[in-house]
Amino acid sequence: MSTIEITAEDQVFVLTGAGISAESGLPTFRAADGLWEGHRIEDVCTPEAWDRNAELVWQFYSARREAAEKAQPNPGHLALAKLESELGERYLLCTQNVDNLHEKAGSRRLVHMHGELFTSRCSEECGEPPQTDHALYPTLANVARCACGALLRPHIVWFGETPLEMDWITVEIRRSTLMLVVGTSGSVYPAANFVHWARQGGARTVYVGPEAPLNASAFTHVVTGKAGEVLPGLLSVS
Ligand code: BJW
Repeated sequence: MSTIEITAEDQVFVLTGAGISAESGLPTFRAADGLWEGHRIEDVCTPEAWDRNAELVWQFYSARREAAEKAQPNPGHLALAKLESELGERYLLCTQNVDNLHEKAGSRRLVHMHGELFTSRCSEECGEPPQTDHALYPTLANVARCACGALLRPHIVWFGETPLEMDWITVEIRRSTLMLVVGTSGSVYPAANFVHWARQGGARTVYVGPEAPLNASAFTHVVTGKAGEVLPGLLSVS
């Protein structure tokens, strides 16, 4: 495997997906047929699912909180945190993941475009800010309430909702000269389009994962392998 040179002129945008946390023991979405205890991911990750069965949705996110709380960052997360420490403001990490393993690894220039597992917010969008929440909610009776009295919901971007910080993300992609994408199937938009936006601006685009993503043809380099094995030796900053 050859290394990718990062020069003093490069502006680096990194996009990660569920694959980067796989070696930390957190399952990806489209593994195991995209099912969670027999439910399709689409049936627990939509506003309609919340309206239909908020208890089931909280059980899903409580199980995810429990698993993420125990998980530790792997060499892939650590390699990206090291890259940030070398590049500073010439680096931004955008993750589709809602776990906090990038933070545990030391990443700080980080945006969670699909929200965060350990944050909850008002289900009625009353204007109260999102709040840190590590609680597990096995039944609806346990679920904390917003100051306005409404149920709290996970601070997660579900299908049909608008991803977070899109203006910032768009600006950073436009000025990037190198996009590194790790462990995402390229099946969920708008994230699956980021590589096209970067290519339109002339950036080099590198994918790392054990199999080619759906949008593989837009990458200038596809490096086949697990993030934790490939990333520590992939990039060299000159
Ligand atoms: C490894 C590995 C190892 C394994 N190392 N790699 C029709 C056409 C086009 C678009 C649409 C459409 N119909 C609807 C849409 C839009 C919709 C969409 O994309 N739907 C698709 C199903 C088609 N998108 C939305 O609704 C989004 N909102 C939106 O578009 O708003 C409009 C708007 C856009 C822009 C500006 C303003 C407005 C919202 C999407 C929300 C996604 N939410 C979820 C769940 C919530 C978060 C959570 O609970 O965690 O986010 S879905 C789920 O998929 C989750 C993930 O973040 C996301 C992506 O999954 P990811 O990360 O790619 O995981 P996998 O499992 O698919 O892939 C894992 C990869 O890892 C694999 O490739 C493995 O090979 C690899 N891997 N081991 C490295 N060791």
